[in-house]
Amino acid sequence: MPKSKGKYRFSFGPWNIDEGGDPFGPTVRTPIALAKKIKTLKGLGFDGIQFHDDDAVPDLDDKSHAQIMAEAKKMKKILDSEGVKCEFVAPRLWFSPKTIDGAYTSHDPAARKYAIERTKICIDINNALETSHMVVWLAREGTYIRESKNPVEQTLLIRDALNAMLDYDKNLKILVEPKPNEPVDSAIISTIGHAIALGYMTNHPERMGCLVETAHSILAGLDPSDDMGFALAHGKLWSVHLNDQGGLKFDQDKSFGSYNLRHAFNQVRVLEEYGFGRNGEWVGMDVKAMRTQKQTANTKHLSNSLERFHFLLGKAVTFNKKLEAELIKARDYEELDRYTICHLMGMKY
Ligand code: XUL
Ligand code: MN
Repeated sequence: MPKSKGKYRFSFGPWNIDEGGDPFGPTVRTPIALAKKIKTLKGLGFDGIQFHDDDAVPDLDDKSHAQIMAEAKKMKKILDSEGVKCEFVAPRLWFSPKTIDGAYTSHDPAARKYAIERTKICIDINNALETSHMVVWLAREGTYIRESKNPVEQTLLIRDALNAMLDYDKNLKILVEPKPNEPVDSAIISTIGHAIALGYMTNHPERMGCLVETAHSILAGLDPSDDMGFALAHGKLWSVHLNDQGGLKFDQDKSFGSYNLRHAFNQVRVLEEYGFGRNGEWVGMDVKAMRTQKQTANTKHLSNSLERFHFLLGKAVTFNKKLEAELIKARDYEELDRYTICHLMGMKY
């Protein structure tokens, strides 16, 4: 098999081994301690962990800065002892009663101040865990009804917040993870185009990148591999959250390739064609186990996602490029479609 151009290492977050609760019913699996999740990670084929700030340091709003830093350093030791790297720390700005009406874009100046202060703590945790990458998912920066916020002001408030973060730490790199809806009805930074444009509005576009998540692209009605390609063309695809999504529903975070194998193939293919990971980018699996899954099989979604990634990588590197070029030249896309399907399904061609 031809050698792959990409350099892949994989990560997930503690929220990706969950208890199966949903808005309509309680949890169905018992919680797994974070230490155990970290221990499990390598055995599942992963090398890195992603954190929200309060995954790394629980209840941080009630702790002093010194206490937060001491706990973050302790977490670094735990990761080191397991040989696990931290990919990023993301501020969890959607949980506090202070951010009900948004964080950086709240109408309440006290809420906006809280959001910035909390993000600075998140940056400090990033540094303690020796990562310079902070992911920002702008969960509550949007509206439930259009009239409640001014979209121009919202955009500028987010830009100002990003500038404050970039000024706070000169080595910080920010990856904006867009999502069009959920929890809000309409997010202001809804697609990868918005995320990249936002970066260019800041004082340090060179430290602004983005993260494409499969499900979020699908929720925006877009093709995730095209979103990845658009970000790659800008040199801004600094991480991905692979998963799957059955159309315009709630954010499902299904196992990678679970719904649409061809979509999944094209995501792996575009990453592979552009040597993803060569600059240290990680492949994150932001996947969730089905609620029906029993306690004893609560990590299959992670290993299954990884297995499919590797299988589809094999399909990407063995895709007949010469034939592809010939069929494109002949504008015989029906035949290219047939070849692609035959290749993916292992049919004789
Ligand atoms: C939300 C989502 C988050 C981010 C990190 O849909 O994907 O878990 O990945 O905050
Ligand atoms: Mn995600």
